[in-house]
Amino acid sequence: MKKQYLDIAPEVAQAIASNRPVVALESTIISHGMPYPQNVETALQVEQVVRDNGAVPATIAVIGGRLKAGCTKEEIVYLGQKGLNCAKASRRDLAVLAARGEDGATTVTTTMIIAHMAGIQIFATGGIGGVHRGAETTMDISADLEELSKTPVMVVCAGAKSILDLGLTLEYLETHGVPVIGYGTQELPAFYTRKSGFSVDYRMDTPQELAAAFHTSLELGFQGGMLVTNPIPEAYSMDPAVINKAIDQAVADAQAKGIHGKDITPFLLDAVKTITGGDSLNSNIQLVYNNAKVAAQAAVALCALRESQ
Ligand code: PSU
Ligand code: MN
Repeated sequence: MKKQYLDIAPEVAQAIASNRPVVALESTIISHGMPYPQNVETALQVEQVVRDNGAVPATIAVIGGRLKAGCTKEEIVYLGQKGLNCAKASRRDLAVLAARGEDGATTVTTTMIIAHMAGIQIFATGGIGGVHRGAETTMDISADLEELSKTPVMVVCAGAKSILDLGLTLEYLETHGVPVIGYGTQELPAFYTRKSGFSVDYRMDTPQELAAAFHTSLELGFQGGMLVTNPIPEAYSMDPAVINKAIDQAVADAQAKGIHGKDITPFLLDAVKTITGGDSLNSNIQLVYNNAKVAAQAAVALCALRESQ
């Protein structure tokens, strides 16, 4: 890939050049995942959590057609205020936005693509896209899953929301060769809750284990990434009965309104937040911090492992 479209923030470039840890962060979570001003506060605080755990944050976005690996505070505020007026940029959108000089908020997919272009290997977010409920007729499968199979970035998330079909999401990842790791658990976390009833492929308990597995994947020449699922801290996890009812209602609303395509995930996130009276937003914010911490620790461990070889 040609790098003339890419702007790497100076602090990020220096860290990469000297084998110091960097963690990528996405921007759709800012523009489409949370309301203003909590989105901006969270985006800035999550960068601080990465720093507090020894790594350099690189918030990723497309601004004026430039692929940004590392946004300034002003750019984060800009994206947060632009909100839903910012294009949600998946793989299919990136070239058009860059050619037209437009803005785009990066999803897990495009954050992985730009992180990889910049040489960043670890990425923290809240939740990933997956196979939607009813995908057997709608064919709605997030591009995030495909990207995990072909771009070598470790993604730390809190599992997947049950707006998705979690069983089919795991099947898809298995078919495409993406290992799903539970951090401190053998059970796939379901974003707002620590349990889903589904098992992950491997349990790992330390940042060193995560780093070793990913390092080996890179050394084997694998093109794909790894998915680390980190359960929401107990104190912030939600009552499964409450959240599942809200999700079922949101899915029914979306169906009734005929929402589809790239609009469905933002619609469902917003509907869940409204139905739970904002409780889900606080949980969402806290799990992102928790993922940023684990990603930063894994990035530190990965750099240490490379240093020792
Ligand atoms: N799930 C969440 N929060 C999010 C997203 C998903 O809990 O913010 C965003 C991420 O950017 C993810 C994208 O990559 O939605 C997936 O969108 P789609 O389902 O259209 O692929
Ligand atoms: Mn989709």
